[in-house]
Amino acid sequence: MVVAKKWPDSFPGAALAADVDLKARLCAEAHRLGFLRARVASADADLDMGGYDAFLAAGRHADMEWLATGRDARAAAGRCLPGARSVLVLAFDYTHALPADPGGLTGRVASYAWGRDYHNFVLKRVRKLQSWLRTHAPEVDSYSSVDMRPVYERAWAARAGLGYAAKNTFQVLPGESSRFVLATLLLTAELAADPPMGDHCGRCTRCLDVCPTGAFVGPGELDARRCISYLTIESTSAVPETLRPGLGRWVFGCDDCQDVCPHQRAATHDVPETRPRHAWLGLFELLAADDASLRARFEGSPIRRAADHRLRRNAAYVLGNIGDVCARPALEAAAREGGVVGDAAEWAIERLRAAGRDRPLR
Ligand code: B12
Ligand code: SF4
Ligand code: SF4
Repeated sequence: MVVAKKWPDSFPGAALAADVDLKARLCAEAHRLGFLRARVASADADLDMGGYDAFLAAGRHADMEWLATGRDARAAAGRCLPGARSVLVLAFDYTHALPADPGGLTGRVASYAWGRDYHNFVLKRVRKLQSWLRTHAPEVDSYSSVDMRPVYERAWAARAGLGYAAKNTFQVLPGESSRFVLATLLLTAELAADPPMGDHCGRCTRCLDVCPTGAFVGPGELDARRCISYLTIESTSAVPETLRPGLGRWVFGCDDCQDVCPHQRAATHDVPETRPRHAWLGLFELLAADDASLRARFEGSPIRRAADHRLRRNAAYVLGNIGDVCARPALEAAAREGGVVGDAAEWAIERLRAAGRDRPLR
């Protein structure tokens, strides 16, 4: 005969077990603050850095040396927060429909940068979560990051099963989205960990096939040196000539490998900070602007990061790709200033010439 075992409501080990109640209350507070999803990873074991080390060894981080110097800090949560036991991983949705193409001589901006700078408005919400913690669990220390500290956000998200590590390298919520930014809160409390999620790409290869500059070395492996996002935002140098046509109309970042992904749905929220302000940019205005006016125009936007010769360089490449003869006088003026912008303008003029579009149409 089997005797049903009776467990007491509380038992001696209860205080040491993962704090399920704190986790539930913390996640509820995160949702109240507008986060789309919250999941927990255990910080007890270091992250598997095999893929990361291979990325660095192959030089795929381009000149983003901070990815190499911050490598050890990223591997272990305890490097940033001594005594870290858990990582709360948060997703903030920025999905919006692409505003209508104004046509003409305009360039496209990646969707994460249409609204306000997420480093600010998402961090503000994470800080509110920290202040909630100080009130409700003052014994717990925390350390926050929204893409600005040496925290390997996507690897923690994968361990926490927030989404799955997809072939386009994004954390993807199956059937929902990859258009969310990640935030992390390292915690000294032990919270119950969530299980990782299985693969949802299957045999699909759309993202790998669509990349206009061939930046994917393989599924889930990206060479930043060929990625339009790196080339138009991070890199301060000239874009290698063979990759310039691949920019198409992308003047800041790129969304091609997300746009083709079947795991996208329409927007389900309307957070004021994510509302589109800068989805398309007039290329003449960019090319003719100086650094100070560009900085002022894009204050508070992620575009501010490249609000200097980078945006003007990108505008010249895109004008070359559009191939409209009307751009010639503006490109000639830019070519005279030399440097990276001048070089980009000369290339664009040459594109017009090669296409037989260097004379006004009659
Ligand atoms: C450096 C960086 C970049 C670089 C390099 C990008 C890259 N893919 O590595 C550049 C400048 C190119 C870049 C571009 C963009 N980025 Co970025 N970037 C980062 C940053 C700071 C570090 C990423 C990193 O460590 N890369 C190194 C490599 C080794 O890591 P990884 O690709 O994550 O590797 C994992 C997977 O690929 C997977 N994997 C490895 N092998 C395989 C094999 C298979 C089969 C599979 C399925 C998976 C898999 O395992 C690895 C470990 O989990 C993070 C923020 C952070 N602090 O972590 C943001 C971050 C990754 N970027 C982000 C965004 C939004 C972008 C852009 C969309 C912006 C844009 N539209 O222009 C683009 C997208 C380009 C792209 N396809 O990734 C978001 C992504 C959110 C999400 N849902 O995943 C992050 C998390 C920032 C944030 N806090 O929200 N970025
Ligand atoms: S963001 Fe654009 S360039 Fe970069 S990997 Fe994706 S499709 Fe390629
Ligand atoms: S496009 Fe296809 S292969 Fe690429 S991430 Fe989406 S489901 Fe995976």
